[in-house]
Amino acid sequence: MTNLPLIHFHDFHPPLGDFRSTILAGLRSEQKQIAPKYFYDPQGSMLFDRICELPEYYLTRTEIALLNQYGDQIADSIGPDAVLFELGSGNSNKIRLLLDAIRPKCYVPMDISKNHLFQSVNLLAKDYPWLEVHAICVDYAGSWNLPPGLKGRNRIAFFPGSSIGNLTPEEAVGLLRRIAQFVSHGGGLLIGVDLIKDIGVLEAAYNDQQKVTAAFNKNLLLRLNRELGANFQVDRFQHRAFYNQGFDRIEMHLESEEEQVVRIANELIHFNAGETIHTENSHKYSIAGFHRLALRAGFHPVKVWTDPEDLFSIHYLQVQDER
Ligand code: AVI
Repeated sequence: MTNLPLIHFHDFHPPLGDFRSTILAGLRSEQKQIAPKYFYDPQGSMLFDRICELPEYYLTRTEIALLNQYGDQIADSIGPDAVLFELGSGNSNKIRLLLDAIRPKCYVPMDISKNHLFQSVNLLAKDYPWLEVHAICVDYAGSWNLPPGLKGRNRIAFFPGSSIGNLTPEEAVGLLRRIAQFVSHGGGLLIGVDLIKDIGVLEAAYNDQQKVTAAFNKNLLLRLNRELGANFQVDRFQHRAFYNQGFDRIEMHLESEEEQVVRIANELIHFNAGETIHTENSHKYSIAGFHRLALRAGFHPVKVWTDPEDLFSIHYLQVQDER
């Protein structure tokens, strides 16, 4: 742990062995798959930042507009002196919109991408010298414990960007339950959730004209080449993203253009022509559907903010106080 004035870094990054064995297990299964958390190496994180600026990717700008418009109401709901956790903090840009209004006691960004986290936190600390920051490099979807010394009373989790949609509903309930446990009674969750909408709008958001999303998806294969010595020929795979109405989700895949064999960490993986690696789900919810999920996890809906076109929602949920 390195201490700088008011910034504390805690590194719980999983070891490389976990990465190799998880990737190989996913590629050996009948429907080949790679978990979306592996998108976010330094290159992938940069590509994701570019996705957030794309004209088709309405999620980020709509959520930012809501945070700007309703920042004061959000701060009122959260209350003063919060210990504010952010799951998947990335470049920490969204929290900047709330910090002056919320004035938390302490900010705890959590992200799996170490370099991205360190850079963003250093920039943030320069702009908010009054803020105590505990940055944690961790896979928040795995099992984790809070570092000691963060036992503030008013614990609030911030989980923007509809990253909850990258989990299946069952996994989402599991994660929400864990968040409810660590914010504990009286604690809250401010969470961004993408809404079910016109399929054309959804599919365009994941098939942008500049092909940044395709590059983001294919970067997974380049990452396996870089880090596991794999020999993927990336131009022999196609980016596929489509809405699966039965599951209310966008699915992303990498489709093999032809029959081929790829070597990964000394193992040979066979691909049929047209066979895919399933790389991401991005579930979409109705307001009522998301409330049902939150209630199953022990959260009670307090407030929800949406834009005039009902593209995106921000929910404030609370774990009911023990009386
Ligand atoms: C991070 N997550 C919410 C994004 C999404 O929309 O599911 C990841 C992404 N995948 C493709 N474009 C953006």
